Amino acid sequence: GLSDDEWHHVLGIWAKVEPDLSAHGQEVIIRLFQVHPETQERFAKFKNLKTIDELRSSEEVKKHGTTVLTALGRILKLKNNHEPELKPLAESHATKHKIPVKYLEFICEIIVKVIAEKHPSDFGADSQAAMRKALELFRNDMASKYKEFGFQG
Ligand code: HE6
Repeated sequence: GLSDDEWHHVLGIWAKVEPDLSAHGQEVIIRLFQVHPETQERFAKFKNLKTIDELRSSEEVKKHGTTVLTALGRILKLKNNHEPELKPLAESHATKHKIPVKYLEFICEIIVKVIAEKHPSDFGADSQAAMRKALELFRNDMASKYKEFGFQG
């Protein structure tokens, strides 16, 4: 797990993200689709959005970005005790959506980049390192839950 100090960094920057969660979420989803187009293929509802303009003007993309970051925020706030919140997410992503752990790595990397771009003066080296560590914990625990649900990830 992370130390108290590391969680303090993680939740401190998250408090700066939250007032504009949907803009952050929208950017994360669009960036994910642009950098890793194979991830967009997983979404029946987004497969038809071909251009960056279509992605940017989609209310559904924005809504999904908010859904994803809301779920992630809940998990982060539980710190090292995220199991109850993580479990249903791991179950749906393992058994229903079948999202490889590699894709979780992609999105985590993009989340750090988007926060860094939007909050250059509030997301210093220590905060970035702490956030990376929290996202790694998230991914590792998702990966072990995936296995419990019979998905090798
Ligand atoms: Fe996904 N997702 N997701 N997901 N998701 C989610 C929270 C998905 C995610 C990574 C989701 C994904 C494909 C996520 C998804 C639906 C991710 C919630 C709360 C919901 C929902 O309730 O609808 C992370 C890190 C978090 C916190 C891919 C690809 C990645 C990388 C769907 C295809 C699909 C869906 O509904 O079809």
